[in-house]
Amino acid sequence: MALWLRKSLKTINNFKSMMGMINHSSSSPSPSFNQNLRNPPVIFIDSPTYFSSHRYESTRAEKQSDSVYGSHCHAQVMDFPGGKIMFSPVMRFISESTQERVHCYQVLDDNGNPITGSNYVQVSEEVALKMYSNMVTLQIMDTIFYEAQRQGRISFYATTIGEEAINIASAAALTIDDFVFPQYREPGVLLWRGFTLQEFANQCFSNKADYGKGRQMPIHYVSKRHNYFTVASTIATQIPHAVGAAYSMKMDKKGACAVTYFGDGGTSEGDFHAALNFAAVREVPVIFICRNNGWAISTPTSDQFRSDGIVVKGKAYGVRSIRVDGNDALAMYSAVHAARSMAISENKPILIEALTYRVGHHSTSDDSTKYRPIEEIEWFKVVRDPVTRFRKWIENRGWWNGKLESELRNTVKEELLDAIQVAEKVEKPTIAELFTDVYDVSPSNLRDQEKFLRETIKRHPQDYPSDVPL
Ligand SMILES: Cc1ncc(C[n+]2csc(CCOP(=O)(O)OP(=O)(O)O)c2C)c(N)n1
Ligand SMILES: [Mg+2]
Repeated sequence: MALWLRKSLKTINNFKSMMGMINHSSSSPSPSFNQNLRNPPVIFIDSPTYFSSHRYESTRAEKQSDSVYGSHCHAQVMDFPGGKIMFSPVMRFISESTQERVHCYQVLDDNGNPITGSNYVQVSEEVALKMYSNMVTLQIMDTIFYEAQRQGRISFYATTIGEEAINIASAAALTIDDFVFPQYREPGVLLWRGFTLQEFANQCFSNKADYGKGRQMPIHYVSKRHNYFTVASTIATQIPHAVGAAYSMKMDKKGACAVTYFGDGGTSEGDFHAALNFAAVREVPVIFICRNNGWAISTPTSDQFRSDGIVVKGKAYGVRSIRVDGNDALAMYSAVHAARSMAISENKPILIEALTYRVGHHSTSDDSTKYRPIEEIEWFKVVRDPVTRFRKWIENRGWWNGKLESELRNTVKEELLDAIQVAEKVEKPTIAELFTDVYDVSPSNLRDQEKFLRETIKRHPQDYPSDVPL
């Protein structure tokens, strides 16, 4: 025993030396230690708490499994910024992977049957039917706007096919007071909040009624009325914005949270990492919803990261996290509901990794059959479709039937075709609008650019759309 202790102490000292934490003249804490947080002194458990002003208790930390270290855990403990750390005589690197991947929370199986033992938040018939109707509306919007782009009536479009449950179920679990910072594949959140089909059409047709005054490409929606910030297709820039907003909501005691959506590709940007870290350190009420749909345009996730997806990155930053079946509307609803409650009541960021699949092409500028097998797309479309799964659940409960289905589809289709016809006829914003709303007084370089643009249009009228008023 004595030998073991001596050996252990030697190992600890070697370790401390390696870490630059030891004053070789003494192994006990002494004022000669470098007392900054980079090189903190080593203090043992029975010594007075040295870092009281810098330490925090981790709330609800799960009991650490000691299986990694087995019985080799040393009795001695170091009080280090962030909490106590046990010493171990065993030099063991943390493995880059685990045998078992983080489990995925699911409520409904692929056939829409609740899984035995699943715990979930109850959804009323009214909410369930609104959720389903909105998912169908999204599908119809995707079909019709996509065709409109193919016909050359709008310049661009990106579908949400396969990701309807993430859009709608998450929106249903939030309240209108929660600020939304979207990427671009989440129009369903806006739909849920009451953005009308006419408003969607006005934006896609870049007309005068578009809140962005026609300056953006289609699908870059914004609505101040619905606390929905402008769609950011500059990947991941919205993530730190959400954290900043959540910080201000915390300071103003708003009792609401910020919610940001992004794809797996968004997590390959530095902004994602900075945002998670800031959110954890500042303890702000923000929900990060990552749609892991397998692809960032043509880049598969295997070329983006080797971690167990995105969920494990939450733990690395001290952010509570969960992996959810993103094609299961009930699981998504329940997870976001619980996340919102924790985020607001505890002022905590929460990360949700929603597993899904981008069934459509990345956008109308892409042909995904060039880089992925058609069978893969078909499998997700047929077997894992989130809309069909939810439909089966509401049908089994006697809340839905074929007649209601065809009525809904016909009504939405008609309404959307009308909205498109109206939007197409509304005037475009004038050229002058391109240069407004940024500066109170327009600077000379911007005035020069406007002059240059007007002269160019006069010289080459055939190259400019005739329906944009000068
Ligand atoms: C900063 C930045 N880099 C690159 C791009 C080009 N780009 C547009 S979408 C995209 C892929 C994003 O993938 P993901 O975040 O997984 O979203 P998904 O399209 O799968 O929903 C890329 C790289 C961009 N818009 N912004
Ligand atoms: Mg993606």
